Amino acid sequence: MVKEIKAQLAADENKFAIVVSRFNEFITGKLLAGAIDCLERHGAKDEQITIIWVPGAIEISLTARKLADSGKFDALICLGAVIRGQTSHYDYVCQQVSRGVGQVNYDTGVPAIFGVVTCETIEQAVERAGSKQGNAGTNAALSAIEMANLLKQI
Ligand code: INI
Repeated sequence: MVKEIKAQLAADENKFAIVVSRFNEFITGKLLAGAIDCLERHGAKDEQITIIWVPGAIEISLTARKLADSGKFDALICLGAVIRGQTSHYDYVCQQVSRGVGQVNYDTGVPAIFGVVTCETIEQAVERAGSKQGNAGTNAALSAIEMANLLKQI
């Protein structure tokens, strides 16, 4: 018989850390609210959730790495908003944060979910922070719950 593994979406037995950047806080605050709401609606209590604010998206990876190394968390939710400006800075920030968060997963075995919106315009970011395109923070939290439960079954 084929063995199939599907994780439950119950959040009542895991510890979550949310790393959220202050840069573009008018967007990241909405992502954070979406993530907390999602965790709570899936059964997480306040004491299971730790929120860590960092200056910008670039600082997310190092912080996530330290949290993963602490062994205190079953999943990390990384939230940020990178919005293109008039220079190439955006590209460097996107590159660093996407690579860095990915690396945390592979190096530590702790799922670090990429909930960073990378947008060409402010409108695109707003659409992903609780309007037309949903809430990237909510989606990230849902993935965190699934991955925390899934990895325990493998
Ligand atoms: N940080 C962001 O989170 N989003 C951005 O859009 C952004 N842009 O475009 O500059 C940004 N820059 C700051 C960066 O993440 C670091 O905090 C800063 O470079 C200090 O290391």
